Amino acid sequence: MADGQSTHPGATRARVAELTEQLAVAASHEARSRLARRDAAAFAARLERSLPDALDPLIRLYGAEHDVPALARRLVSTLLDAVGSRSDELLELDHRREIGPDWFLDQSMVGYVCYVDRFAGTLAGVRGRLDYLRELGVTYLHLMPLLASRDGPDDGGYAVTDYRAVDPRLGTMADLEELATALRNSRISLCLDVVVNHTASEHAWARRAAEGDETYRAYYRTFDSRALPDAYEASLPEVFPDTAPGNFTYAEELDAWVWTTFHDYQWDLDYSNPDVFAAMLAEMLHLANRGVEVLRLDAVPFTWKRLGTDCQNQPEAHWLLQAWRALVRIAAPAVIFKAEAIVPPGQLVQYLGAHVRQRAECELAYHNQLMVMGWSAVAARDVRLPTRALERMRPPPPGTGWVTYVRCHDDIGWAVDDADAAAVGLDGFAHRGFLNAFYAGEHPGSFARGERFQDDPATGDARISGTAAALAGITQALEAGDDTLLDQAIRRLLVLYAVCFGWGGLPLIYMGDELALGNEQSWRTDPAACGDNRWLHRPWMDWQAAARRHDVDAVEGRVHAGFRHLAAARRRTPALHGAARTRPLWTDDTGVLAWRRDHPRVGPMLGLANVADEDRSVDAGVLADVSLPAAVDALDGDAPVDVTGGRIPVARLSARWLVEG
Ligand code: OTU
Repeated sequence: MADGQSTHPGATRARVAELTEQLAVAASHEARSRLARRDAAAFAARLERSLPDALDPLIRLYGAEHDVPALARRLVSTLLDAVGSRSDELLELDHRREIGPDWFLDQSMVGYVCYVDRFAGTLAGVRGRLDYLRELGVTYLHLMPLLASRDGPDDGGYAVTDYRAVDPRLGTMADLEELATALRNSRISLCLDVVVNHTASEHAWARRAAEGDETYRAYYRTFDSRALPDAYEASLPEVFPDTAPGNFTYAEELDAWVWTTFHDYQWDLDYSNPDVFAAMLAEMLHLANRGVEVLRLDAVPFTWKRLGTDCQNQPEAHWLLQAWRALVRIAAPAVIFKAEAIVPPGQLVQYLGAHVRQRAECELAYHNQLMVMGWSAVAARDVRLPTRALERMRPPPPGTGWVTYVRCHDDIGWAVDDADAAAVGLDGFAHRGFLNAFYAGEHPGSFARGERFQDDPATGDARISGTAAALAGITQALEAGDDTLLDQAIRRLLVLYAVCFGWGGLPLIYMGDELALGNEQSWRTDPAACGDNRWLHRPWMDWQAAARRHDVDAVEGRVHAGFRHLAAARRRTPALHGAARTRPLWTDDTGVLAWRRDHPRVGPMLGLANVADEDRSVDAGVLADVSLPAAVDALDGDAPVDVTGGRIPVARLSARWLVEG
């Protein structure tokens, strides 16, 4: 394995420059013979601009053992093929995005996340629901895994058998392209998963490996004996200790142990083999050319393994992303990357390229810490831990941003840093235990109806499953038939989403949250799902409930109105453009989360969110600190702020977005 540290940086720079020059001349000839004049010129310009950003990490990754110039020639030819078959509409989109590269940071952006079958049956069905999405203000649609996946358990589609085919139950590749076009015409950007860490054991690469093809056997990490697996296991955690213990599986067809971080049918790819890097690049470009604008790169922390470590967040995992980023930019510059890296807060911003020296990596990353801290705040009715944890996080580098979210298809793992907890007088382990008990509904006074996921009594670790409505108390209030509790619970769900929409970054609505859908139970008898209670929070869309979304007396109507209000207020609030920097603030009320946003052009914003069940207020001195002498509330129709007795009131379980009047 190449050890990047031993490569002399000056030598690398010289090699990068020399190689770029060689390749650029050849590629620009080739481009001119294959592409329209302007497209060829653009390709050549991008190649010159971005190829060095790919070669640098590729030399570090592969330079010690492989022929990097030969690899680079192959990669450039893949890029030429891709740009040569890119449609005129997508070439136009490339142009538009190069003019406005920060499009995904705009305050008008609102994301929606759903399963195709659960939302609308098929891809054609989704096309029939665009009005529903437009009404919510959606500009970004993440369709959960929809590519061909294995029969039987498939980890919700994350066990892909063919990256170039759609799951036949949902439609065809042609349907996907048609949907992408329809979305683009509605100014909605399509986001799809690229599962880069592993394939299904039924993928053609894996089948050929099983048939004895050495080229494909080298795509995976296989071991003839337990010696190395045992050595790795000594420092490896388990992602699914209940349902998929261990990180290696004996595969009879290989007569070997194969690395399986997740389930036994998900074989980890071996990225120390440059063929695998090149193959996955081709799959990414294929999807890009179908009209996908955002690639959600699944499980990226796991792509590189190093003995004696937890095999996550290795420097090489970042170099892989940097190289893919630079190459995809050459052939499909409209496409951006979203990192799915659910990692400790100190490791996250690196996936946006924040290293000792900044590197283009992913444009977006899930703000897992904000999500966890939101749920911590409403359970504890206390914002000290969130304030502490969030103020310690480094900001995203310019041109990148967070996706913010309240719920997703996965469980909630309590990423509470022990040092952050200690700093506010909490014990990290005990607080994580409190959150598990609270959201599993075991804690006295809990309003939540979640369940423990991967409960591990040996370590005391667990995570939580359940829909946002179930976790926020709406299910409990409906069961109890208690209007006061219901009012509180609806406010609680909306205050979490007001933080998500108002923090900065691209907010995601997880399908069903806008209608307060409760936990799903049908999975318990489904052989492909049972044992995995994450299906609890992957409900089927309830279109009858959706039909009540304008009924101001119905729960659905109250919640849906809240979401429409947040999206509309966000669109009107330039201070929420993602280029502004977010910093949490300490206030004199432990129930009110406060954050300031400083935008270089449009001025500041002060966010306030009261997570307590009663009205609270904060010292109005904060307005002067943030330079908002004449603040108005963007969440309250731009009404001037009602300072009374030197305090800014914040009603129970509600939020305010204060901006310049
Ligand atoms: C992802 O999650 C997906 O979101 C899951 O639905 C999949 O099961 C999994 O990958 C395998 O494809 O560990 O508990 O840091 O946290 O990749 C979920 C990233 C997971 C991991 C994440 C993974």
